[in-house]
Amino acid sequence: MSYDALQEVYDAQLLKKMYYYIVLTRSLENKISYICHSQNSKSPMIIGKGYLSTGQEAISVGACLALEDGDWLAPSHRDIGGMMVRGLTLEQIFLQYFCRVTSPTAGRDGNVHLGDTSKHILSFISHMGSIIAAGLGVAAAIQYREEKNVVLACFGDGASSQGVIHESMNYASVFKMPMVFVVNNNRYAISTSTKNQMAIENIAERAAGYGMPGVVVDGNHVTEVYQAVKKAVEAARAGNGPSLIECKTMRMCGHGTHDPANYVPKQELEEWKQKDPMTWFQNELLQSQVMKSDDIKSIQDQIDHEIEEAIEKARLAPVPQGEDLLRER
Ligand SMILES: Cc1ncc(C[n+]2csc(CCOP(=O)(O)OP(=O)(O)O)c2C)c(N)n1
Repeated sequence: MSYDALQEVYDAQLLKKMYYYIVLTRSLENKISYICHSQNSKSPMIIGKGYLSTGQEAISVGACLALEDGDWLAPSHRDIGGMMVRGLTLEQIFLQYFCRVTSPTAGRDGNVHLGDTSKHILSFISHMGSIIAAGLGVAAAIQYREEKNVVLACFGDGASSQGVIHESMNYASVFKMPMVFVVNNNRYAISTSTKNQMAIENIAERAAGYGMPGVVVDGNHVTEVYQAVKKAVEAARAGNGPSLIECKTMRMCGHGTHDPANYVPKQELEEWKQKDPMTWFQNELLQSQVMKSDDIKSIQDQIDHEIEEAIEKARLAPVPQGEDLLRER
Protein backbone atom coordinates (compact mmCIF):
# COMPACT_ATOMS: atom_id res chain seq x y z
CA MET A 1 0.00 0.00 0.00
CA SER A 2 1.30 3.51 -0.75
CA TYR A 3 1.82 6.10 1.97
CA ASP A 4 -1.28 8.00 0.81
CA ALA A 5 -3.41 4.89 0.72
CA LEU A 6 -2.26 3.82 4.18
CA GLN A 7 -2.76 7.31 5.61
CA GLU A 8 -6.16 7.67 4.05
CA VAL A 9 -7.50 4.69 5.96
CA TYR A 10 -5.53 4.65 9.20
CA ASP A 11 -3.80 7.15 11.39
CA ALA A 12 -0.08 6.69 12.01
CA GLN A 13 -0.63 6.02 15.71
CA LEU A 14 -2.87 3.06 14.94
CA LEU A 15 -0.37 1.65 12.44
CA LYS A 16 2.43 1.93 15.00
CA LYS A 17 0.25 0.23 17.59
CA MET A 18 -0.44 -2.64 15.18
CA TYR A 19 3.27 -3.03 14.56
CA TYR A 20 4.19 -2.80 18.25
CA TYR A 21 1.77 -5.57 19.24
CA ILE A 22 2.80 -7.88 16.40
CA VAL A 23 6.48 -7.52 17.37
CA LEU A 24 5.60 -7.83 21.06
CA THR A 25 3.75 -11.11 20.42
CA ARG A 26 6.51 -12.53 18.21
CA SER A 27 9.24 -11.57 20.69
CA LEU A 28 7.34 -12.82 23.73
CA GLU A 29 6.64 -16.17 22.09
CA ASN A 30 10.20 -16.55 20.80
CA LYS A 31 11.30 -16.08 24.39
CA ILE A 32 8.80 -18.65 25.67
CA SER A 33 10.01 -21.11 23.05
CA TYR A 34 13.63 -20.43 23.97
CA ILE A 35 12.95 -21.04 27.68
CA CYS A 36 11.01 -24.25 26.97
CA HIS A 37 13.84 -25.64 24.86
CA SER A 38 16.76 -24.57 27.06
CA GLN A 39 15.49 -24.91 30.62
CA ASN A 40 16.59 -27.55 33.09
CA SER A 41 13.83 -30.16 32.98
CA LYS A 42 14.39 -31.08 36.65
CA SER A 43 13.65 -27.52 37.83
CA PRO A 44 11.83 -25.88 34.93
CA MET A 45 10.86 -22.22 34.86
CA ILE A 46 7.95 -22.94 32.52
CA ILE A 47 5.71 -25.71 33.78
CA GLY A 48 4.28 -27.58 30.79
CA LYS A 49 4.67 -26.39 27.20
CA GLY A 50 4.40 -23.17 25.24
CA TYR A 51 1.49 -22.64 22.84
CA LEU A 52 2.46 -20.01 20.31
CA SER A 53 0.91 -18.00 17.51
CA THR A 54 4.04 -17.61 15.40
CA GLY A 55 3.12 -16.61 11.84
CA GLN A 56 -0.47 -15.66 12.65
CA GLU A 57 0.01 -12.79 15.13
CA ALA A 58 -1.66 -10.26 12.82
CA ILE A 59 -5.08 -11.89 13.27
CA SER A 60 -5.39 -11.54 17.02
CA VAL A 61 -3.74 -8.12 17.09
CA GLY A 62 -5.74 -6.70 14.16
CA ALA A 63 -9.05 -8.09 15.44
CA CYS A 64 -8.61 -6.86 19.02
CA LEU A 65 -7.53 -3.39 17.95
CA ALA A 66 -10.93 -3.10 16.26
CA LEU A 67 -12.67 -3.39 19.66
CA GLU A 68 -13.63 -0.52 21.95
CA ASP A 69 -13.27 -0.29 25.73
CA GLY A 70 -16.03 -2.35 27.30
CA ASP A 71 -16.14 -4.92 24.48
CA TRP A 72 -15.26 -8.52 25.35
CA LEU A 73 -12.81 -11.07 24.01
CA ALA A 74 -13.55 -14.82 24.04
CA PRO A 75 -10.04 -15.97 23.04
CA SER A 76 -8.59 -19.05 21.41
CA HIS A 77 -5.27 -20.50 22.54
CA ARG A 78 -3.46 -18.45 19.84
CA ASP A 79 -4.74 -15.08 21.05
CA ILE A 80 -2.05 -13.95 23.46
CA GLY A 81 -1.41 -10.96 21.14
CA GLY A 82 -5.02 -9.85 21.35
CA MET A 83 -5.05 -10.37 25.10
CA MET A 84 -2.11 -7.97 25.36
CA VAL A 85 -3.95 -5.47 23.17
CA ARG A 86 -6.81 -5.73 25.69
CA GLY A 87 -4.42 -5.00 28.55
CA LEU A 88 -3.05 -8.32 29.79
CA THR A 89 0.54 -7.62 30.86
CA LEU A 90 3.76 -9.45 30.07
CA GLU A 91 4.20 -9.98 33.78
CA GLN A 92 0.79 -11.68 34.05
CA ILE A 93 1.72 -13.95 31.14
CA PHE A 94 5.06 -15.01 32.64
CA LEU A 95 3.48 -15.46 36.08
CA GLN A 96 1.01 -17.82 34.40
CA TYR A 97 3.69 -19.73 32.47
CA PHE A 98 5.76 -20.01 35.67
CA CYS A 99 2.62 -21.08 37.65
CA ARG A 100 3.14 -18.46 40.39
CA VAL A 101 0.56 -17.75 43.07
CA THR A 102 0.02 -14.20 41.77
CA SER A 103 -0.79 -15.39 38.24
CA PRO A 104 -4.27 -14.91 36.75
CA THR A 105 -5.08 -18.51 37.75
CA ALA A 106 -3.26 -18.27 41.11
CA GLY A 107 -0.83 -20.97 39.99
CA ARG A 108 -3.56 -23.55 39.43
CA ASP A 109 -3.10 -23.67 35.66
CA GLY A 110 -0.42 -22.74 33.16
CA ASN A 111 0.46 -21.41 29.71
CA VAL A 112 -2.41 -19.92 27.69
CA HIS A 113 -5.21 -21.11 29.97
CA LEU A 114 -5.76 -17.61 31.25
CA GLY A 115 -7.88 -14.51 30.97
CA ASP A 116 -8.73 -11.44 33.02
CA THR A 117 -12.36 -10.48 33.38
CA SER A 118 -11.34 -7.07 34.78
CA LYS A 119 -10.00 -6.43 31.25
CA HIS A 120 -13.00 -8.08 29.62
CA ILE A 121 -11.00 -11.14 28.54
CA LEU A 122 -12.73 -14.45 29.23
CA SER A 123 -10.40 -17.17 30.41
CA PHE A 124 -9.54 -19.48 27.52
CA ILE A 125 -11.24 -22.87 27.89
CA SER A 126 -9.17 -25.83 26.70
CA HIS A 127 -12.10 -27.84 25.35
CA MET A 128 -12.28 -26.65 21.77
CA GLY A 129 -15.37 -24.58 21.09
CA SER A 130 -16.56 -24.12 24.68
CA ILE A 131 -15.23 -20.57 24.93
CA ILE A 132 -17.57 -19.57 22.10
CA ALA A 133 -20.60 -20.69 24.12
CA ALA A 134 -19.24 -18.70 27.09
CA GLY A 135 -18.89 -15.67 24.78
CA LEU A 136 -22.48 -16.20 23.66
CA GLY A 137 -23.50 -16.02 27.32
CA VAL A 138 -21.72 -12.67 27.71
CA ALA A 139 -23.42 -11.40 24.54
CA ALA A 140 -26.79 -12.50 25.95
CA ALA A 141 -26.10 -10.50 29.13
CA ILE A 142 -25.12 -7.44 27.08
CA GLN A 143 -28.31 -7.74 25.07
CA TYR A 144 -30.49 -8.27 28.16
CA ARG A 145 -29.02 -5.18 29.83
CA GLU A 146 -29.41 -3.20 26.61
CA GLU A 147 -25.70 -2.29 26.64
CA LYS A 148 -23.78 -1.38 23.54
CA ASN A 149 -20.81 -3.73 23.76
CA VAL A 150 -19.71 -6.48 21.42
CA VAL A 151 -18.14 -9.91 21.99
CA LEU A 152 -15.28 -11.00 19.73
CA ALA A 153 -15.29 -14.81 19.66
CA CYS A 154 -12.13 -16.46 18.28
CA PHE A 155 -11.44 -20.05 17.29
CA GLY A 156 -9.42 -22.22 14.90
CA ASP A 157 -10.23 -24.31 11.84
CA GLY A 158 -10.20 -27.49 13.95
CA ALA A 159 -12.54 -26.01 16.55
CA SER A 160 -14.87 -24.94 13.76
CA SER A 161 -15.92 -28.60 13.44
CA GLN A 162 -17.26 -28.65 17.00
CA GLY A 163 -21.05 -28.77 17.33
CA VAL A 164 -21.08 -26.07 20.00
CA ILE A 165 -19.67 -23.56 17.53
CA HIS A 166 -22.38 -24.29 14.96
CA GLU A 167 -25.05 -24.02 17.66
CA SER A 168 -23.58 -20.78 18.97
CA MET A 169 -23.38 -19.15 15.53
CA ASN A 170 -26.91 -20.20 14.68
CA TYR A 171 -28.30 -18.93 18.00
CA ALA A 172 -26.36 -15.66 17.74
CA SER A 173 -27.71 -15.01 14.27
CA VAL A 174 -31.34 -15.89 15.08
CA PHE A 175 -31.32 -13.48 18.05
CA LYS A 176 -29.12 -10.83 16.36
CA MET A 177 -26.61 -11.00 19.16
CA PRO A 178 -23.73 -8.49 19.40
CA MET A 179 -20.98 -10.91 18.36
CA VAL A 180 -18.22 -11.19 15.80
CA PHE A 181 -16.82 -14.65 15.06
CA VAL A 182 -13.21 -14.74 13.90
CA VAL A 183 -11.82 -18.05 12.74
CA ASN A 184 -8.06 -18.31 12.26
CA ASN A 185 -7.62 -20.87 9.52
CA ASN A 186 -3.97 -21.83 10.05
CA ARG A 187 -4.26 -24.98 7.91
CA TYR A 188 -3.66 -27.49 10.71
CA ALA A 189 -5.44 -28.68 13.84
CA ILE A 190 -2.50 -30.30 15.58
CA SER A 191 -1.54 -32.63 12.66
CA THR A 192 -4.92 -32.69 10.86
CA SER A 193 -4.84 -30.55 7.74
CA THR A 194 -7.95 -28.62 6.67
CA LYS A 195 -8.26 -31.02 3.69
CA ASN A 196 -9.06 -33.75 6.21
CA GLN A 197 -11.25 -31.45 8.28
CA MET A 198 -13.78 -30.03 5.83
CA ALA A 199 -15.17 -30.59 2.34
CA ILE A 200 -15.47 -26.89 1.45
CA GLU A 201 -12.77 -24.37 0.54
CA ASN A 202 -13.70 -21.65 3.02
CA ILE A 203 -15.10 -21.89 6.54
CA ALA A 204 -16.73 -18.49 5.92
CA GLU A 205 -19.09 -20.16 3.41
CA ARG A 206 -20.93 -21.64 6.39
CA ALA A 207 -22.08 -18.15 7.40
CA ALA A 208 -24.78 -18.29 4.72
CA GLY A 209 -26.28 -21.30 6.47
CA TYR A 210 -26.64 -19.29 9.69
CA GLY A 211 -27.93 -16.21 7.87
CA MET A 212 -25.02 -13.93 8.67
CA PRO A 213 -22.35 -12.23 6.54
CA GLY A 214 -19.22 -14.31 5.96
CA VAL A 215 -15.95 -12.95 4.58
CA VAL A 216 -12.49 -14.31 3.88
CA VAL A 217 -9.46 -12.11 4.52
CA ASP A 218 -5.70 -12.47 4.34
CA GLY A 219 -4.89 -13.16 7.97
CA ASN A 220 -1.26 -12.17 7.46
CA HIS A 221 -2.24 -8.61 6.59
CA VAL A 222 -3.07 -6.89 9.85
CA THR A 223 -4.78 -3.97 8.10
CA GLU A 224 -7.14 -6.32 6.23
CA VAL A 225 -8.07 -8.15 9.43
CA TYR A 226 -8.59 -4.87 11.26
CA GLN A 227 -10.83 -3.43 8.56
CA ALA A 228 -13.04 -6.51 8.27
CA VAL A 229 -13.43 -6.89 12.04
CA LYS A 230 -14.07 -3.16 12.52
CA LYS A 231 -16.91 -3.28 10.00
CA ALA A 232 -18.40 -6.39 11.64
CA VAL A 233 -18.05 -4.88 15.14
CA GLU A 234 -19.87 -1.73 14.02
CA ALA A 235 -22.69 -3.80 12.50
CA ALA A 236 -23.00 -5.90 15.67
CA ARG A 237 -22.98 -2.78 17.85
CA ALA A 238 -25.71 -1.22 15.74
CA GLY A 239 -27.95 -4.24 16.43
CA ASN A 240 -27.51 -5.90 13.02
CA GLY A 241 -26.27 -9.21 14.42
CA PRO A 242 -23.10 -11.23 14.05
CA SER A 243 -20.64 -11.91 11.21
CA LEU A 244 -18.13 -14.65 10.52
CA ILE A 245 -14.66 -13.60 9.39
CA GLU A 246 -12.23 -16.26 8.20
CA CYS A 247 -8.57 -15.23 8.34
CA LYS A 248 -6.31 -17.37 6.17
CA THR A 249 -2.89 -17.97 7.65
CA MET A 250 -0.35 -20.64 8.54
CA ARG A 251 0.84 -21.85 11.93
CA MET A 252 4.62 -21.41 11.58
CA CYS A 253 5.42 -23.52 14.63
CA GLY A 254 4.35 -26.81 16.15
CA HIS A 255 1.03 -27.14 17.93
CA GLY A 256 3.05 -26.59 21.12
CA THR A 257 6.75 -26.33 21.86
CA HIS A 258 6.89 -30.13 22.18
CA ASP A 259 5.77 -30.61 18.56
CA PRO A 260 8.36 -30.45 15.73
CA ALA A 261 5.45 -30.45 13.20
CA ASN A 262 7.10 -33.03 10.96
CA TYR A 263 3.71 -33.58 9.31
CA VAL A 264 3.94 -30.19 7.56
CA PRO A 265 5.62 -30.40 4.12
CA LYS A 266 8.81 -28.26 4.00
CA GLN A 267 7.68 -26.63 0.76
CA GLU A 268 4.47 -25.40 2.42
CA LEU A 269 6.45 -23.81 5.24
CA GLU A 270 8.83 -22.20 2.74
CA GLU A 271 5.93 -20.66 0.82
CA TRP A 272 4.37 -19.22 3.96
CA LYS A 273 7.69 -17.90 5.22
CA GLN A 274 7.57 -15.47 2.29
CA LYS A 275 4.23 -14.15 3.60
CA ASP A 276 5.36 -13.57 7.18
CA PRO A 277 2.95 -11.02 8.73
CA MET A 278 5.64 -9.15 10.69
CA THR A 279 8.03 -8.79 7.75
CA TRP A 280 5.21 -7.82 5.41
CA PHE A 281 3.95 -5.09 7.72
CA GLN A 282 7.43 -3.82 8.52
CA ASN A 283 8.10 -3.42 4.79
CA GLU A 284 4.78 -1.62 4.32
CA LEU A 285 5.58 0.82 7.10
CA LEU A 286 9.11 1.48 5.84
CA GLN A 287 8.06 1.89 2.21
CA SER A 288 5.22 4.21 3.11
CA GLN A 289 7.53 6.12 5.48
CA VAL A 290 5.19 5.75 8.43
CA MET A 291 8.28 4.42 10.23
CA LYS A 292 12.04 4.56 9.77
CA SER A 293 14.65 1.85 10.43
CA ASP A 294 15.59 3.65 13.66
CA ASP A 295 11.98 3.40 14.88
CA ILE A 296 11.94 -0.33 14.12
CA LYS A 297 15.12 -0.81 16.12
CA SER A 298 13.99 1.25 19.09
CA ILE A 299 10.64 -0.61 19.26
CA GLN A 300 12.49 -3.94 19.29
CA ASP A 301 14.90 -2.70 21.99
CA GLN A 302 12.01 -1.43 24.12
CA ILE A 303 10.15 -4.74 23.78
CA ASP A 304 13.25 -6.81 24.62
CA HIS A 305 13.67 -4.70 27.75
CA GLU A 306 9.99 -5.05 28.72
CA ILE A 307 10.22 -8.84 28.34
CA GLU A 308 13.35 -9.20 30.47
CA GLU A 309 11.84 -6.97 33.16
CA ALA A 310 8.62 -9.04 33.22
CA ILE A 311 10.54 -12.32 33.44
CA GLU A 312 12.57 -11.03 36.35
CA LYS A 313 9.47 -9.90 38.28
CA ALA A 314 7.61 -13.16 37.57
CA ARG A 315 10.62 -15.27 38.52
CA LEU A 316 10.75 -13.66 41.97
CA ALA A 317 7.03 -14.23 42.66
CA PRO A 318 6.13 -17.05 45.08
CA VAL A 319 4.93 -20.48 43.99
CA PRO A 320 1.63 -21.62 45.51
CA GLN A 321 1.69 -23.48 48.81
CA GLY A 322 -0.84 -26.10 49.85
CA GLU A 323 -3.07 -23.60 51.64
CA ASP A 324 -3.13 -21.33 48.56
CA LEU A 325 -4.60 -24.13 46.51
CA LEU A 326 -7.41 -24.69 49.02
CA ARG A 327 -8.32 -21.00 49.17
CA GLU A 328 -11.48 -19.95 47.31
CA ARG A 329 -10.97 -17.38 44.59
C1 LIG B 1 -13.13 -30.89 22.36
C2 LIG B 1 -11.65 -31.04 22.20
N1 LIG B 1 -11.17 -31.98 21.38
C3 LIG B 1 -9.81 -32.12 21.23
C4 LIG B 1 -8.96 -31.30 21.91
C5 LIG B 1 -7.44 -31.45 21.75
N2 LIG B 1 -6.96 -30.31 20.98
C6 LIG B 1 -6.38 -29.25 21.58
S1 LIG B 1 -5.95 -28.06 20.48
C7 LIG B 1 -6.51 -28.97 19.20
C8 LIG B 1 -6.40 -28.47 17.79
C9 LIG B 1 -7.23 -27.28 17.58
O1 LIG B 1 -7.06 -26.89 16.27
P1 LIG B 1 -7.60 -25.51 15.77
O2 LIG B 1 -8.94 -25.27 16.31
O3 LIG B 1 -7.44 -25.47 14.29
O4 LIG B 1 -6.64 -24.46 16.47
P2 LIG B 1 -5.08 -24.27 16.26
O5 LIG B 1 -4.42 -25.13 17.31
O6 LIG B 1 -4.72 -24.67 14.88
O7 LIG B 1 -4.88 -22.83 16.51
C10 LIG B 1 -7.04 -30.19 19.62
C11 LIG B 1 -7.60 -31.21 18.72
C12 LIG B 1 -9.52 -30.34 22.78
N3 LIG B 1 -8.76 -29.49 23.48
N4 LIG B 1 -10.86 -30.21 22.89
